[in-house]
Amino acid sequence: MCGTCGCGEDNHVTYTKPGKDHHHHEHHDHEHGHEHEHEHGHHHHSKEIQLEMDVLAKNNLTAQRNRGYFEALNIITLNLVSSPGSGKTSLLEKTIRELKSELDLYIIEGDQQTMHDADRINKAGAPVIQVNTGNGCHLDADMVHHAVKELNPKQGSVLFIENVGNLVCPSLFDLGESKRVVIISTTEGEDKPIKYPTMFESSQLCVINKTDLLPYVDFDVEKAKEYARQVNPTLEFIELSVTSGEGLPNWYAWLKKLQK
Ligand SMILES: Nc1nc2c(ncn2[C@@H]2O[C@H](COP(=O)(O)OP(=O)(O)OP(=O)(O)O)[C@@H](O)[C@H]2O)c(=O)[nH]1
Ligand SMILES: [Mg+2]
Repeated sequence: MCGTCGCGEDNHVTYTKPGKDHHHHEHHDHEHGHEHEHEHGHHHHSKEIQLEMDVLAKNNLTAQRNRGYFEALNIITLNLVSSPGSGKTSLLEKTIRELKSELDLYIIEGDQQTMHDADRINKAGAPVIQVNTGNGCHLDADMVHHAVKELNPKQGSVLFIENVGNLVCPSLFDLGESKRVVIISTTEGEDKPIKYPTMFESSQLCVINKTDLLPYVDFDVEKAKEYARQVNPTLEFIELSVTSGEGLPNWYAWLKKLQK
């Protein structure tokens, strides 16, 4: 068991580019190599906490290596986190179509299974690598390290990392990103920031997506922001709808500002 979140052991992570039938397989047991500690039902609470600290400390070291690499190449890296279906891939598809002539965009897609999101990104026209985490419920810094080696993003580019849809575990794992962007959509309920505070606490920008649905759903935007500010007073907000295009210019402006 993963010491932080209870995700699977003996995990098998794959890295695949669209159109490749050959899967580059990678045994990903470096942070799950501690499962024997839990054998025979010896669950000592303090031991679990120690393991959790080891896993996160190791991740933080790799994240800092990633960060140094990105900084040296002047690559802006954004870690997109949210619950499943908030519109991460939709926002990326739209962003690629509208900004690819101005910015060099690269994408790492994280999902437990399937090439669906990478195929969508590939069609939109950006280099992408799909990381399938198997049982894993989050990306970690080592997966990003491997994916970046394959993707080889150019100096001065923008790298988006779409994390596995999950409001809990990804919040604990620094990937070496420049900024973390949490996306919440108007169908999810405005109390998500106080139910899952770590995700909102550790992010710098909160995108509120699917504003086109506001007439049909019981979602109070101001209340959502108020809850989010309770856990993170400096969080920025951008309200938008990928479907209608409303608010997208604010998102593009925010992105371009990061490049300066
Ligand atoms: N009405 C409306 N629907 C949207 C909007 N943005 C995305 N969707 C829809 O929401 C659904 C999920 O969108 P995705 O982009 O796949 O969401 P995701 O966050 O990438 O999902 P996972 O990768 O599974 O976590 C799709 O049916 C989209 O068409 C929006 O602004 N308004
Ligand atoms: Mg997606």
